[in-house]
Amino acid sequence: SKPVKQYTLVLCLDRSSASNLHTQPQSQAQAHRILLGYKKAGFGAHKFNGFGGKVERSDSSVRAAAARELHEESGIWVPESMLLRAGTLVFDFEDGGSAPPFILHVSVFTLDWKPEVILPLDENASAPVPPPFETDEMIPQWFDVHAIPFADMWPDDELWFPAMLADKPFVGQMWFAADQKTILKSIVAKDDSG
Ligand code: 6U4
Ligand code: NA
Ligand code: NA
Repeated sequence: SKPVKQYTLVLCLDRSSASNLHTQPQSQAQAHRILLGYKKAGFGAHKFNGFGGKVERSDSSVRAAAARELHEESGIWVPESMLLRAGTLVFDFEDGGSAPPFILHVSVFTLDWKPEVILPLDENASAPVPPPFETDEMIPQWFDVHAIPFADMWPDDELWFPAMLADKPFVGQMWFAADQKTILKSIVAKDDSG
């Protein structure tokens, strides 16, 4: 059977808005903006996605790996405890072409965006603009949650973004054709582990 590689993916959600603040506590408010990054090169190049990557041997945990990748790709540096577990996705590609010859196990996290949660790393302090900013890998861009550019994203995102945006824990598995575009089969379910 194919090996499995662990990956992370972080979506930053902005729940602050004048209307939200007056009606409900911010922690329960629906996000109105989401931060995505335009991937400049490598796997998933020229698509918008959250920030993330492979879990490395040197990462103390999957959450620490997620915080590291978020920082490397967007400049955003936050305490890892601020990354909230949102869901788990498993991607399996048909053999052939340049599709990965392993199964991707992706731990998805959300981060409630507040400029003040960014840690004042020296690296950030000397940055010409506050994070998020363009890095070697990604060009960050905010989107209204009603204008998410699904046509320029991985095709599975449409299937699980609704659960993620509604703060409903989810698990999903997608089987891709070797073209890395066609979803042959998919399952998305509510995560009932409590
Ligand atoms: P290197 O090559 O070491 O720089 P690394 O940054 O570690 O790579 P990368 O960028 O290849 O890893 O990680 C892929 C990213 O894309 C992870 O955040 C997971 C995410 N991803 C992969 N398949 C996806 C899919 N079908 N839908 C999705 N995100 C996916 O939404
Ligand atoms: Na990456
Ligand atoms: Na990496």
